[in-house]
Amino acid sequence: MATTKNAVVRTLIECGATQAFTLPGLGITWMLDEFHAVRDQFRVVLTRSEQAASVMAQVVGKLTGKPGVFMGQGPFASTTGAFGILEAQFAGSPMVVLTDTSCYDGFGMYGVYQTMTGDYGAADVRTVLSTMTKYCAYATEPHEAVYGLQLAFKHAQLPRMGPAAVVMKTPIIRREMPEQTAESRVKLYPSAGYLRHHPARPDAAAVAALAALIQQAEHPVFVVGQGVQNDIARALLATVAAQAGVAVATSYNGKGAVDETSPVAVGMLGTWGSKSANRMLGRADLVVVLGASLGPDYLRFRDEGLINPARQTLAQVDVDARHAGWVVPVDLAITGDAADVLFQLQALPLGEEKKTQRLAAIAAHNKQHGFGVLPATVAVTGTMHYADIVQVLDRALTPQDMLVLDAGNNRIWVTSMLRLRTPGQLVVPGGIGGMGWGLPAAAATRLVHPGRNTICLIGDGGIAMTLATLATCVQEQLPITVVVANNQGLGMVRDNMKGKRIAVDFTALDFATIARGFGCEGIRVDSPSALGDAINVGRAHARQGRTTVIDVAVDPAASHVPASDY
Ligand SMILES: Cc1ncc(C[n+]2csc(CCOP(=O)(O)OP(=O)(O)O)c2C)c(N)n1
Ligand SMILES: [Mg+2]
Repeated sequence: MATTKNAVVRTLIECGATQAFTLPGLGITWMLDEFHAVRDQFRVVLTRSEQAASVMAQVVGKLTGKPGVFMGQGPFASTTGAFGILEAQFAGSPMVVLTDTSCYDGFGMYGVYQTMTGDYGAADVRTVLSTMTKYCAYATEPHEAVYGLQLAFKHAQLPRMGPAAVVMKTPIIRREMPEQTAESRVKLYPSAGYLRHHPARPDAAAVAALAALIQQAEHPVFVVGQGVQNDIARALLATVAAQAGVAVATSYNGKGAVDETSPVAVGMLGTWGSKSANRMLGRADLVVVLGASLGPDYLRFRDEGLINPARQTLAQVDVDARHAGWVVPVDLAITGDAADVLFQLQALPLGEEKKTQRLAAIAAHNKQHGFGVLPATVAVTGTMHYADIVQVLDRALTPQDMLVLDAGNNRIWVTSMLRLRTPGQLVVPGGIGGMGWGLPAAAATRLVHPGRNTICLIGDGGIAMTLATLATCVQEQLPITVVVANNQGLGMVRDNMKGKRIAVDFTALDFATIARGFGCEGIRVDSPSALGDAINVGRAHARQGRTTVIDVAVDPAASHVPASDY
């Protein structure tokens, strides 16, 4: 007779999962023999912490559009592992979390250590996870674990995507599943029927109205966000924008959805974005928002110089009807996938006769505001400036590379100053933006794209947080190249302090030597040409299955990119 754990593993496979990321404990440990039995068709990736496991699952979801699976023991999955779950929640990445109440064999009420049942003397894993997931099932019977998992996959994938969890009361995991008979009051069905989905298509009349607005506009601007970050939508965006000469500005999550050197690109919006993007949005007579929230974080906290419903016509396309007209009131709201709307738009007149003059205006504007022009910087001898790293990446990146960022000044320099040529190449933490995300995110990126080269840029603060991921890269054969911007401190925080510096400076760490201890290659560089060479060496190592850490001496005095006005 089947047990719950056997049925749960079968259901994971039925729901389309081919891998899960974990650091096991109690209830998950009890399940491992079932994973062993299916090891030929299901990969269990062993990480060094629940934090790394949750980030890897989130990034698999982010890059594939299918839920990444994270498994861990209750008290740790919901705390250490909350990092990747929160990122999934904010960034809209499909993810399924499988965990337990850690109450041993029914001792939840006795105040046993680790217990997460919500009983007296215990914490409550279901309550914790409910605050950061779209859906959280609590299975106290074997069949509920199966059905809860089916629903978790369903919720994780439906718009807007995000994390869903299944908490199993630990004793049920090893219990036998009651036989399904004609008399059974609870029936389990195959998973497929719960997961079928044909998305509602955007209303054709509304899209025609949008096309008419674009046709009439002199200076239309597309504001592009996370909703356009998939291969189909990115390709359609390039076609439609080029067809009618519509400027493309992006949010942080939308960065790199379009070739940023193409004639329609004006850059990323916001305080840490490009003046060209901010100014172009400010002068737009029509703003078409595609899969972007219009969050205050990239509109300079509702700076009316950028967007102003009183003087601009606003149209917003979003998969979730609640999100169009959420932050800023709009004239036209279309519920639907950005890709579907773009697909319909390309067959409609969008003012093609104005294309030449629109493109000329964008070119003049980008020139005027120095789009892609790095400010002059200096670094003390034996160190580099962040601007040097941007310049090296600009020359080194090929269409075969994926670029994964972390947090801090190093990221801000790249997102605001590096013009990406290959759409979809950039992978960023756009949810909570936590330090340390980059390293496990890069390992997961390599797993999703084994044929591409993965480069991770991360600060010395960020890498120290999830350093053990290097061991996972070696063990799980996920070779990446890590560029550490080592300025011996929390550069971004340091910048915000004036004279009285406290709690921002780190003692020096040599990440090249540390990397060798993990079985990786380690290189120290202090000049742009050496960094360029090291990235090429890293690429060659990766082809041979080896991970490389390049420790870059960054001038501790180098500060963040000058904030952009509008
Ligand atoms: C986990 C986490 N804690 C705190 C922060 C707030 N924070 C944002 S950037 C930053 C400094 C990052 O330092 P480092 O990784 O060395 O990058 P640098 O700014 O020096 O380039 C901090 C503390 C954060 N984003 N994530
Ligand atoms: Mg630093």
